[in-house]
Amino acid sequence: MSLWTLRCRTPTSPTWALLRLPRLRRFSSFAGLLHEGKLAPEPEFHKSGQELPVLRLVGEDGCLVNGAELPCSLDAYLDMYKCMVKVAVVDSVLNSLQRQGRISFYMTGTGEEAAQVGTAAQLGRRDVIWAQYRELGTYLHRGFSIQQVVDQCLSRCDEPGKGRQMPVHYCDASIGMQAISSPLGTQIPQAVGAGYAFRTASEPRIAVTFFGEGAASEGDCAVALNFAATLRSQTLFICRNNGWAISTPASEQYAGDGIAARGIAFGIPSIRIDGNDLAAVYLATAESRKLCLEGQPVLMELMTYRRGHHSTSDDAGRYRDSGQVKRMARQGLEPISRAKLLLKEASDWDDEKDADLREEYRLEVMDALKLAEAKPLAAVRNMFEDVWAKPTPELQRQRQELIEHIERHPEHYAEKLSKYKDGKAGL
Ligand SMILES: Cc1ncc(C[n+]2csc(CCOP(=O)(O)OP(=O)(O)O)c2C)c(N)n1
Ligand SMILES: [Mg+2]
Repeated sequence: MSLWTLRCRTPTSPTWALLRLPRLRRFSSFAGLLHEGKLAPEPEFHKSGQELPVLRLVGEDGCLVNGAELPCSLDAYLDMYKCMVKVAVVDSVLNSLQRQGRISFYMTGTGEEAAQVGTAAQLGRRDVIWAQYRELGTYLHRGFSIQQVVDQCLSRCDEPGKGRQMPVHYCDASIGMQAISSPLGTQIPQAVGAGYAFRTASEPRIAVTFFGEGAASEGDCAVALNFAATLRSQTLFICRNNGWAISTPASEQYAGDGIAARGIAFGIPSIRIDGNDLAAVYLATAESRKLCLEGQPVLMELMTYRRGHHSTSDDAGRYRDSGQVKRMARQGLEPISRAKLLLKEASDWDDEKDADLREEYRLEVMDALKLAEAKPLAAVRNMFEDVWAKPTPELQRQRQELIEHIERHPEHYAEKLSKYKDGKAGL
């Protein structure tokens, strides 16, 4: 029965006003809208909403912008700076090791160090992080050691992933770092599930997920945002918008206003930040985490730039103008030099101390490398273990097949196997 029929039948009844009310508001009350619904007499199409500001506290000259304050002490800022330098040094040494054929693969985070470290510095020890793969600084800041980095990249026996993943796919549950997983976007809904569990159990901690603007095109990302928004997961979404997804520029990745706009569309408080400004990243993470702990998701979009190749399997020179890379590397725009400018201006930090620090880290990587190279590779049996509580018959069959194959061809395997932990017995 329509409301109009009701009105015709009962025009004078005392219930009329009540019955009429919905009809009068028919065009301004729509189930499923946040607002009443402004009425328009003509078709209107909207493509973008209001322009989102980009949070920046320190300018390219290394000085605080008008009205901004440093959100931490200079000592804390220096500590974060040192961690950023550590990332850069580890990246530089391991990248060249790959070029020498001593590791199979590597990915640098050059240009994105503030996005990795400024965020990690504001997360709680019990917060759990699902990273993508370009977040070495987050690991290092949480206590992952250079030795662990090198052991993992060389698949050595005592790295927590037991040599089963490609280099840079780190994990360490003891510091709240979930294993990196190559298929893009899978980490995002996982963090939403955990954030939901934290809220329903009233736990004062959050789940954090990092992802690139390219991974944000995966269906998993949209699904995760909606789940988080509707279930109020205590999840912090951190998108590193570095302009590129291998050879796809952000301009071809999406047609909307970046990733923050999507958070808003899903009803998630969202903020855009200069991801090369350590102080801004640090402040935004602190505020975002506070909001999250109130029982809701938050999205941060860090505007940064991938200065290196996508990985050692990539040659960015084939699809990217070197002029662009040079412009994005200029002093004060990229994160390490900007933080250094501030430190030199505001403290007694100088080039000599800087060079000493870099050398200290370089030696640490070289020592770790020596140690790692002396360790055996992870045992071969690890390939078959840990996925199931009990190995499936198929896995058992495959393992047996491998054993028999190796026994049939000792000339090819005897020497190789001696490099793996427990040698042949490690099968
Ligand atoms: C589901 C899936 N599709 C494609 C790939 C191949 N792939 C690996 S990294 C990458 C680019 C991701 O770019 P982005 O998320 O922006 O991260 P960035 O590399 O810029 O840090 C692609 C397409 C993959 N690993 N998984
Ligand atoms: Mg990207």
